[in-house]
Amino acid sequence: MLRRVCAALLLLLTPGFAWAQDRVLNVYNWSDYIDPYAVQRFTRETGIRLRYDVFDSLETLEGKLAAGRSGYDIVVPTSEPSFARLLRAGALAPLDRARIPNWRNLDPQLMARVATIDPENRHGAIYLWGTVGLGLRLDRIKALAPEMALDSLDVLFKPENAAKLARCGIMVMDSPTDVVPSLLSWLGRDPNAHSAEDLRAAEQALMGIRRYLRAIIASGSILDALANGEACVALTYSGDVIQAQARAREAGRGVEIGYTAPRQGAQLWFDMLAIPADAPNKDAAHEFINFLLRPDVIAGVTNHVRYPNAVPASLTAVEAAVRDDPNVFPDEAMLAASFVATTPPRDFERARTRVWSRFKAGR
Ligand code: N2P
Repeated sequence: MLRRVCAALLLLLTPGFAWAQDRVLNVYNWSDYIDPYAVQRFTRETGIRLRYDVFDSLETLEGKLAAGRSGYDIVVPTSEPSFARLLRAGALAPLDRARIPNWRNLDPQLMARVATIDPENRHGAIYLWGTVGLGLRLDRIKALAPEMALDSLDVLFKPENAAKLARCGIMVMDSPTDVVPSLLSWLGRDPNAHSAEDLRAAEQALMGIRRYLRAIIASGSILDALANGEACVALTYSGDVIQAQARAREAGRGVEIGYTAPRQGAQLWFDMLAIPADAPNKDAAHEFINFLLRPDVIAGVTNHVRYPNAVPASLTAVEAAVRDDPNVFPDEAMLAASFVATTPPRDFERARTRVWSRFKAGR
Protein backbone atom coordinates (compact mmCIF):
# COMPACT_ATOMS: atom_id res chain seq x y z
CA MET A 1 0.00 0.00 0.00
CA LEU A 2 2.67 2.44 1.13
CA ARG A 3 4.72 1.58 -1.91
CA ARG A 4 1.80 2.32 -4.17
CA VAL A 5 1.21 5.70 -2.55
CA CYS A 6 4.91 6.53 -2.91
CA ALA A 7 4.85 5.51 -6.56
CA ALA A 8 1.84 7.72 -7.18
CA LEU A 9 3.53 10.65 -5.43
CA LEU A 10 6.66 10.14 -7.48
CA LEU A 11 4.63 10.17 -10.67
CA LEU A 12 3.01 13.45 -9.69
CA LEU A 13 6.41 15.01 -9.08
CA THR A 14 7.83 13.82 -12.38
CA PRO A 15 8.32 16.75 -14.74
CA GLY A 16 6.01 16.45 -17.68
CA PHE A 17 3.37 14.55 -15.78
CA ALA A 18 0.09 16.22 -16.51
CA TRP A 19 -2.88 16.18 -14.21
CA ALA A 20 -6.10 15.59 -16.04
CA GLN A 21 -6.90 19.21 -15.13
CA ASP A 22 -3.76 20.36 -16.89
CA ARG A 23 -5.02 19.36 -20.28
CA VAL A 24 -5.65 22.50 -22.27
CA LEU A 25 -7.34 23.43 -25.50
CA ASN A 26 -6.47 26.62 -27.33
CA VAL A 27 -9.51 28.00 -29.08
CA TYR A 28 -9.64 30.88 -31.56
CA ASN A 29 -13.27 31.75 -32.18
CA TRP A 30 -15.36 34.73 -33.22
CA SER A 31 -16.35 37.08 -30.40
CA ASP A 32 -19.85 36.64 -28.91
CA TYR A 33 -20.06 33.22 -30.48
CA ILE A 34 -20.38 30.63 -27.70
CA ASP A 35 -22.48 29.79 -24.69
CA PRO A 36 -20.27 30.37 -21.61
CA TYR A 37 -22.13 27.56 -19.88
CA ALA A 38 -21.00 25.14 -22.61
CA VAL A 39 -17.38 26.06 -21.93
CA GLN A 40 -17.80 25.41 -18.18
CA ARG A 41 -19.53 22.16 -18.86
CA PHE A 42 -16.82 20.95 -21.23
CA THR A 43 -14.15 21.61 -18.62
CA ARG A 44 -16.22 19.97 -15.89
CA GLU A 45 -16.82 16.86 -17.98
CA THR A 46 -13.36 16.40 -19.48
CA GLY A 47 -10.96 18.25 -17.17
CA ILE A 48 -9.73 20.13 -20.26
CA ARG A 49 -9.23 23.83 -19.64
CA LEU A 50 -9.93 26.29 -22.46
CA ARG A 51 -7.61 29.10 -23.41
CA TYR A 52 -9.98 31.16 -25.43
CA ASP A 53 -9.05 33.99 -27.81
CA VAL A 54 -11.44 35.85 -30.08
CA PHE A 55 -11.38 37.66 -33.41
CA ASP A 56 -14.11 39.66 -35.09
CA SER A 57 -13.24 39.70 -38.77
CA LEU A 58 -11.99 37.18 -41.31
CA GLU A 59 -9.13 39.51 -42.16
CA THR A 60 -7.88 39.31 -38.56
CA LEU A 61 -8.28 35.54 -38.47
CA GLU A 62 -6.40 35.03 -41.72
CA GLY A 63 -3.66 37.43 -40.65
CA LYS A 64 -3.13 35.44 -37.46
CA LEU A 65 -3.10 32.04 -39.15
CA ALA A 66 -1.14 32.93 -42.30
CA ALA A 67 2.29 32.21 -40.87
CA GLY A 68 1.34 28.88 -39.24
CA ARG A 69 2.32 27.96 -35.64
CA SER A 70 -0.59 29.93 -34.23
CA GLY A 71 -0.68 27.57 -31.26
CA TYR A 72 -4.43 27.10 -31.67
CA ASP A 73 -6.18 23.74 -31.56
CA ILE A 74 -9.57 24.91 -32.78
CA VAL A 75 -10.23 27.70 -35.28
CA VAL A 76 -13.55 28.80 -36.76
CA PRO A 77 -13.03 30.15 -40.29
CA THR A 78 -15.90 30.85 -42.67
CA SER A 79 -16.15 28.11 -45.32
CA GLU A 80 -15.31 30.59 -48.08
CA PRO A 81 -12.90 32.19 -48.41
CA SER A 82 -10.93 31.54 -45.22
CA PHE A 83 -11.46 27.81 -44.57
CA ALA A 84 -11.02 27.09 -48.29
CA ARG A 85 -7.74 28.99 -48.39
CA LEU A 86 -6.36 27.36 -45.24
CA LEU A 87 -7.27 24.01 -46.67
CA ARG A 88 -5.52 24.73 -49.93
CA ALA A 89 -2.41 25.83 -48.04
CA GLY A 90 -2.33 22.50 -46.16
CA ALA A 91 -2.91 24.35 -42.88
CA LEU A 92 -5.79 22.18 -41.63
CA ALA A 93 -5.66 18.67 -40.16
CA PRO A 94 -8.01 15.99 -41.46
CA LEU A 95 -10.58 15.14 -38.81
CA ASP A 96 -10.67 11.66 -37.32
CA ARG A 97 -14.37 10.79 -37.52
CA ALA A 98 -13.91 7.80 -35.23
CA ARG A 99 -13.27 10.30 -32.47
CA ILE A 100 -16.34 12.37 -33.33
CA PRO A 101 -19.32 10.02 -32.91
CA ASN A 102 -21.66 13.02 -32.83
CA TRP A 103 -20.75 13.74 -36.44
CA ARG A 104 -23.88 11.75 -37.32
CA ASN A 105 -25.95 14.60 -35.86
CA LEU A 106 -24.91 16.99 -38.64
CA ASP A 107 -27.47 17.91 -41.28
CA PRO A 108 -26.29 16.17 -44.48
CA GLN A 109 -27.85 18.83 -46.70
CA LEU A 110 -26.02 21.68 -45.02
CA MET A 111 -22.78 19.69 -44.94
CA ALA A 112 -23.15 19.02 -48.68
CA ARG A 113 -23.11 22.78 -49.25
CA VAL A 114 -19.63 23.07 -47.77
CA ALA A 115 -18.37 19.83 -49.35
CA THR A 116 -17.92 21.76 -52.59
CA ILE A 117 -14.68 23.13 -51.15
CA ASP A 118 -13.87 20.29 -48.71
CA PRO A 119 -14.56 17.00 -50.49
CA GLU A 120 -16.31 14.53 -48.16
CA ASN A 121 -16.15 17.12 -45.39
CA ARG A 122 -12.83 15.76 -44.25
CA HIS A 123 -11.55 18.90 -42.53
CA GLY A 124 -14.44 20.69 -40.93
CA ALA A 125 -17.90 20.58 -39.38
CA ILE A 126 -20.35 23.45 -39.62
CA TYR A 127 -20.54 25.20 -36.27
CA LEU A 128 -23.03 28.01 -36.94
CA TRP A 129 -24.17 29.90 -40.02
CA GLY A 130 -26.08 33.03 -40.93
CA THR A 131 -26.46 35.98 -43.25
CA VAL A 132 -25.08 39.48 -43.72
CA GLY A 133 -27.62 42.28 -43.42
CA LEU A 134 -28.61 45.47 -41.68
CA GLY A 135 -29.06 46.14 -38.02
CA LEU A 136 -31.52 49.02 -37.73
CA ARG A 137 -32.42 51.19 -34.79
CA LEU A 138 -36.13 51.22 -35.52
CA ASP A 139 -37.28 53.75 -32.91
CA ARG A 140 -34.94 56.45 -34.31
CA ILE A 141 -35.37 55.59 -37.98
CA LYS A 142 -39.16 55.76 -37.71
CA ALA A 143 -38.81 59.25 -36.30
CA LEU A 144 -36.18 60.48 -38.80
CA ALA A 145 -37.47 58.86 -41.98
CA PRO A 146 -40.98 57.48 -41.45
CA GLU A 147 -41.47 56.79 -45.17
CA MET A 148 -38.29 54.85 -45.76
CA ALA A 149 -38.69 51.21 -46.86
CA LEU A 150 -36.50 49.11 -44.61
CA ASP A 151 -36.45 45.81 -46.47
CA SER A 152 -33.31 46.16 -48.54
CA LEU A 153 -29.77 47.51 -48.56
CA ASP A 154 -31.20 50.70 -50.10
CA VAL A 155 -31.30 52.02 -46.53
CA LEU A 156 -27.50 52.07 -46.47
CA PHE A 157 -26.32 52.22 -50.06
CA LYS A 158 -28.66 54.84 -51.51
CA PRO A 159 -26.85 58.09 -50.72
CA GLU A 160 -30.13 59.97 -50.21
CA ASN A 161 -31.15 57.47 -47.52
CA ALA A 162 -27.76 57.46 -45.87
CA ALA A 163 -27.85 61.25 -45.82
CA LYS A 164 -31.16 61.20 -43.93
CA LEU A 165 -29.91 58.77 -41.31
CA ALA A 166 -26.30 59.95 -41.00
CA ARG A 167 -26.76 61.85 -37.78
CA CYS A 168 -28.07 58.87 -35.90
CA GLY A 169 -25.00 56.75 -36.68
CA ILE A 170 -24.25 54.59 -39.72
CA MET A 171 -21.64 51.85 -39.42
CA VAL A 172 -20.21 49.26 -41.76
CA MET A 173 -18.19 46.32 -40.52
CA ASP A 174 -14.54 46.57 -41.36
CA SER A 175 -14.35 43.57 -43.65
CA PRO A 176 -14.10 43.82 -47.42
CA THR A 177 -14.51 40.04 -47.52
CA ASP A 178 -17.94 40.16 -45.92
CA VAL A 179 -19.17 43.54 -47.19
CA VAL A 180 -18.23 43.83 -50.87
CA PRO A 181 -20.18 40.73 -52.01
CA SER A 182 -23.42 42.11 -50.51
CA LEU A 183 -22.77 45.46 -52.14
CA LEU A 184 -22.15 43.86 -55.55
CA SER A 185 -25.35 41.87 -55.23
CA TRP A 186 -27.22 45.06 -54.34
CA LEU A 187 -25.74 46.68 -57.45
CA GLY A 188 -27.30 43.86 -59.46
CA ARG A 189 -23.91 42.37 -60.25
CA ASP A 190 -22.67 38.83 -59.76
CA PRO A 191 -20.74 38.92 -56.46
CA ASN A 192 -18.64 36.00 -57.65
CA ALA A 193 -17.59 37.34 -61.06
CA HIS A 194 -14.49 38.91 -59.49
CA SER A 195 -14.04 41.45 -62.27
CA ALA A 196 -12.11 44.71 -62.12
CA GLU A 197 -15.12 46.50 -63.54
CA ASP A 198 -17.33 45.27 -60.68
CA LEU A 199 -14.77 46.45 -58.22
CA ARG A 200 -14.81 49.92 -59.75
CA ALA A 201 -18.58 50.05 -59.40
CA ALA A 202 -18.32 48.90 -55.79
CA GLU A 203 -15.74 51.57 -55.03
CA GLN A 204 -17.93 54.25 -56.51
CA ALA A 205 -20.88 53.15 -54.40
CA LEU A 206 -18.78 53.00 -51.24
CA MET A 207 -17.34 56.46 -51.86
CA GLY A 208 -20.85 57.76 -52.50
CA ILE A 209 -21.90 57.07 -48.92
CA ARG A 210 -18.53 57.49 -47.21
CA ARG A 211 -19.22 60.93 -45.80
CA TYR A 212 -22.38 59.69 -44.09
CA LEU A 213 -20.65 56.94 -42.12
CA ARG A 214 -19.81 57.32 -38.47
CA ALA A 215 -17.57 54.26 -38.29
CA ILE A 216 -16.02 51.41 -40.23
CA ILE A 217 -15.15 49.04 -37.38
CA ALA A 218 -14.91 45.33 -36.73
CA SER A 219 -18.10 43.39 -36.08
CA GLY A 220 -17.59 43.02 -32.33
CA SER A 221 -17.65 46.79 -31.83
CA ILE A 222 -20.69 47.09 -34.10
CA LEU A 223 -22.60 44.67 -31.88
CA ASP A 224 -21.87 46.88 -28.85
CA ALA A 225 -22.77 50.07 -30.75
CA LEU A 226 -26.11 48.62 -31.84
CA ALA A 227 -26.93 47.36 -28.35
CA ASN A 228 -26.27 50.69 -26.69
CA GLY A 229 -28.03 52.75 -29.34
CA GLU A 230 -24.96 54.41 -30.87
CA ALA A 231 -25.59 52.85 -34.27
CA CYS A 232 -28.74 53.49 -36.21
CA VAL A 233 -27.85 51.51 -39.32
CA ALA A 234 -25.12 48.86 -39.36
CA LEU A 235 -24.10 46.34 -41.98
CA THR A 236 -23.05 43.22 -40.08
CA TYR A 237 -23.79 39.55 -39.27
CA SER A 238 -27.37 38.44 -38.56
CA GLY A 239 -27.00 36.91 -35.10
CA ASP A 240 -24.93 39.84 -33.88
CA VAL A 241 -27.91 42.09 -34.61
CA ILE A 242 -30.32 39.74 -32.82
CA GLN A 243 -27.96 39.62 -29.84
CA ALA A 244 -27.84 43.42 -29.82
CA GLN A 245 -31.64 43.51 -30.03
CA ALA A 246 -31.91 41.27 -26.95
CA ARG A 247 -29.34 43.31 -25.02
CA ALA A 248 -31.07 46.58 -25.91
CA ARG A 249 -34.40 45.18 -24.73
CA GLU A 250 -32.90 44.06 -21.44
CA ALA A 251 -31.39 47.50 -20.88
CA GLY A 252 -34.92 48.90 -21.19
CA ARG A 253 -33.92 52.33 -22.45
CA GLY A 254 -36.22 52.33 -25.47
CA VAL A 255 -33.61 51.26 -28.02
CA GLU A 256 -35.47 49.06 -30.49
CA ILE A 257 -33.32 47.06 -32.92
CA GLY A 258 -34.46 45.18 -36.03
CA TYR A 259 -32.67 43.08 -38.64
CA THR A 260 -33.11 43.21 -42.40
CA ALA A 261 -31.62 40.57 -44.64
CA PRO A 262 -31.53 42.12 -48.12
CA ARG A 263 -34.70 41.34 -50.05
CA GLN A 264 -32.87 40.76 -53.31
CA GLY A 265 -30.65 38.06 -51.84
CA ALA A 266 -28.53 37.87 -48.74
CA GLN A 267 -24.97 36.69 -48.43
CA LEU A 268 -25.05 33.35 -46.66
CA TRP A 269 -22.03 32.02 -44.79
CA PHE A 270 -21.03 28.91 -42.86
CA ASP A 271 -18.47 28.95 -40.06
CA MET A 272 -16.44 25.77 -39.71
CA LEU A 273 -14.94 24.01 -36.70
CA ALA A 274 -11.45 23.07 -37.84
CA ILE A 275 -8.12 21.92 -36.39
CA PRO A 276 -4.87 23.53 -37.60
CA ALA A 277 -2.40 21.01 -39.03
CA ASP A 278 0.15 22.00 -36.38
CA ALA A 279 -2.30 22.09 -33.44
CA PRO A 280 -0.55 20.99 -30.23
CA ASN A 281 -3.62 19.30 -28.70
CA LYS A 282 -5.45 17.46 -31.44
CA ASP A 283 -7.04 14.93 -29.07
CA ALA A 284 -8.65 17.64 -27.00
CA ALA A 285 -9.72 19.42 -30.19
CA HIS A 286 -11.59 16.33 -31.38
CA GLU A 287 -13.24 16.00 -27.97
CA PHE A 288 -14.36 19.61 -28.19
CA ILE A 289 -15.85 19.23 -31.68
CA ASN A 290 -17.65 16.09 -30.55
CA PHE A 291 -18.96 17.94 -27.49
CA LEU A 292 -20.24 20.88 -29.55
CA LEU A 293 -22.13 18.55 -31.89
CA ARG A 294 -24.23 17.23 -29.02
CA PRO A 295 -27.81 18.41 -29.60
CA ASP A 296 -28.25 19.78 -26.06
CA VAL A 297 -24.93 21.63 -26.14
CA ILE A 298 -25.32 23.23 -29.56
CA ALA A 299 -28.94 24.15 -28.72
CA GLY A 300 -27.54 26.10 -25.76
CA VAL A 301 -25.11 27.85 -28.12
CA THR A 302 -27.86 28.80 -30.57
CA ASN A 303 -30.08 30.06 -27.73
CA HIS A 304 -27.25 32.19 -26.45
CA VAL A 305 -25.78 33.65 -29.65
CA ARG A 306 -28.82 33.56 -31.95
CA TYR A 307 -27.20 31.84 -34.89
CA PRO A 308 -28.60 28.63 -36.41
CA ASN A 309 -26.52 25.47 -36.10
CA ALA A 310 -26.30 22.38 -38.31
CA VAL A 311 -27.68 19.83 -35.84
CA PRO A 312 -31.39 19.29 -36.56
CA ALA A 313 -31.88 17.23 -33.37
CA SER A 314 -30.99 20.35 -31.36
CA LEU A 315 -34.09 22.19 -32.53
CA THR A 316 -36.42 20.79 -29.88
CA ALA A 317 -34.19 22.37 -27.26
CA VAL A 318 -33.95 25.73 -29.05
CA GLU A 319 -36.25 28.36 -27.53
CA ALA A 320 -39.37 28.86 -29.65
CA ALA A 321 -38.70 32.59 -30.00
CA VAL A 322 -35.28 31.84 -31.50
CA ARG A 323 -36.42 28.90 -33.62
CA ASP A 324 -39.35 30.81 -35.09
CA ASP A 325 -37.40 33.98 -35.83
CA PRO A 326 -36.80 34.08 -39.61
CA ASN A 327 -33.90 36.42 -39.01
CA VAL A 328 -32.18 33.62 -37.08
CA PHE A 329 -33.37 30.67 -39.17
CA PRO A 330 -33.93 32.04 -42.68
CA ASP A 331 -37.04 30.65 -44.37
CA GLU A 332 -37.01 28.74 -47.67
CA ALA A 333 -37.64 31.82 -49.79
CA MET A 334 -34.80 33.72 -48.23
CA LEU A 335 -32.48 30.75 -48.58
CA ALA A 336 -33.41 30.30 -52.21
CA ALA A 337 -32.56 33.93 -52.95
CA SER A 338 -29.31 33.88 -50.97
CA PHE A 339 -25.81 33.46 -52.33
CA VAL A 340 -22.50 32.24 -50.91
CA ALA A 341 -19.49 34.39 -51.73
CA THR A 342 -16.83 32.18 -53.28
CA THR A 343 -13.08 32.49 -52.85
CA PRO A 344 -11.69 35.21 -55.14
CA PRO A 345 -8.36 34.91 -56.96
CA ARG A 346 -5.43 36.58 -55.22
CA ASP A 347 -5.18 39.59 -57.55
CA PHE A 348 -8.87 40.41 -57.13
CA GLU A 349 -8.45 40.05 -53.39
CA ARG A 350 -5.51 42.45 -53.39
CA ALA A 351 -7.36 44.99 -55.52
CA ARG A 352 -10.36 44.71 -53.21
CA THR A 353 -8.15 45.36 -50.19
CA ARG A 354 -6.80 48.50 -51.88
CA VAL A 355 -10.32 49.72 -52.63
CA TRP A 356 -11.18 49.13 -49.01
CA SER A 357 -8.19 51.14 -47.73
CA ARG A 358 -9.23 54.07 -49.91
CA PHE A 359 -12.80 53.72 -48.67
CA LYS A 360 -11.64 53.76 -45.05
CA ALA A 361 -9.39 56.72 -45.65
CA GLY A 362 -12.23 58.46 -47.50
CA ARG A 363 -10.21 59.27 -50.61
C1 N2P B 1 -20.00 36.44 -34.26
C2 N2P B 1 -19.80 36.78 -35.69
C3 N2P B 1 -20.39 35.82 -36.60
C4 N2P B 1 -19.57 35.19 -37.58
N1 N2P B 1 -19.93 37.58 -33.45
C5 N2P B 1 -19.62 35.61 -38.97
N2 N2P B 1 -19.14 34.61 -39.81
